[in-house]
Amino acid sequence: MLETFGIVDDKIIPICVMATMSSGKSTFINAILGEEILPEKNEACTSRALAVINNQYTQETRAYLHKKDGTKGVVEIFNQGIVSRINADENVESVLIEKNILSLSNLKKQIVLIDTPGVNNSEDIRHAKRTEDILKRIRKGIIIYLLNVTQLATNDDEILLQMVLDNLRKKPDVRIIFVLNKIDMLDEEKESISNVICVAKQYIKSHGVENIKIFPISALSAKTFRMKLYGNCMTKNEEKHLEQNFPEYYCTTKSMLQYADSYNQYREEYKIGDLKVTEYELRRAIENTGIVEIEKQLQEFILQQEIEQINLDSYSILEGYKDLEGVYSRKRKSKNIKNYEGEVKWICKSCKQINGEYDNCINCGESNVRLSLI
Ligand SMILES: Nc1nc2c(ncn2[C@@H]2O[C@H](COP(=O)(O)OP(=O)(O)O)[C@@H](O)[C@H]2O)c(=O)[nH]1
Ligand SMILES: [Mg+2]
Repeated sequence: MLETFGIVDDKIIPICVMATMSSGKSTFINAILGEEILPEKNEACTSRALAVINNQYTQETRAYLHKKDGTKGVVEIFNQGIVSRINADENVESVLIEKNILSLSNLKKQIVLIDTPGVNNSEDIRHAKRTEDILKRIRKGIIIYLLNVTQLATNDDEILLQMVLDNLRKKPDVRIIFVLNKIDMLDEEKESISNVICVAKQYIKSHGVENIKIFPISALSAKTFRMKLYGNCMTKNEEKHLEQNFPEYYCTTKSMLQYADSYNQYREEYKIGDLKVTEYELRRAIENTGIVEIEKQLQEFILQQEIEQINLDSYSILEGYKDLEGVYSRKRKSKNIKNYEGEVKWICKSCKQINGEYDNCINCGESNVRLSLI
């Protein structure tokens, strides 16, 4: 899929996150990004794989798009709904998101995180087909296989795990990392974390894999803690999760790390519910969610991958893409709807942003009115 954007496959390390539907793939990638970029939903959305490429020289997050009619463009991702809108747009053929991924910086190798569509065979066969296509094509890189602790070893998971392992059998250059997600949902009075890790290892072992390492994580906690650290807006539910879960991950044992520069980059104090915490304490809580260990394993595997170092700047993806004027662009602030594609029905009373659906304005949050009323 990256060739569409002028990116040569063998100069980039794909990191594919795979799991059955709703196991937390998108949340997990958002936890690495420290921002809610990829849409998180409880239901299957589309069969499109979304890719996020690292560019450490940019401050903005952008989506490069190719449309089915052959046109291409770029939009700035300035709020959480934009990728959902792009994803739901039937006219969009492929999407590549570009972001400075702070938690995986200084890698000296180019990576792309790929959020694969979840497999839920009874629901929609396209999802499984897309995932299998990716598996067939992958020759190097890393697969992060997420297991959902609340739905271990379901039928759908058996099918997906078998599909992944079958496809990787003759591909020694593709590494796999097993992650046990939603650990915060475990009722530890009924089942301990170590016990559930044992069960998960046994399950994977029964599919013929030896020497399994499993990384337990709460992707949702990691994501919300990082969003707090980076000062990103959260929904009420995310705030609630943060407040409820933070105390469990928060520890103030004596540590020299509290004096380390890397733990005190912003030198700010954070308010979480009634707690006031230092940057050091917030960073320690992020580590306790398990995300940092997975990133360390990722970095080790990335270093082992034999590819030359390249900069995104050398790619044509940064050229030839015009700001896209459409229903999901904030740059569009006129009443001229001539250039719009898709269904345009609503306009913001306040800033005149044209919006594609009936909800609040994607630019300023004010309410919309029907276009015909103006
Ligand atoms: N409690 C909890 N919920 C999670 C976690 N990870 C994801 N979720 C929730 O699970 C649902 C599905 O997540 P999503 O990332 O969309 O899953 P995907 O279909 O695999 O991409 C969302 O409501 C998430 O908030 C986690 O670690 N803990
Ligand atoms: Mg998803």
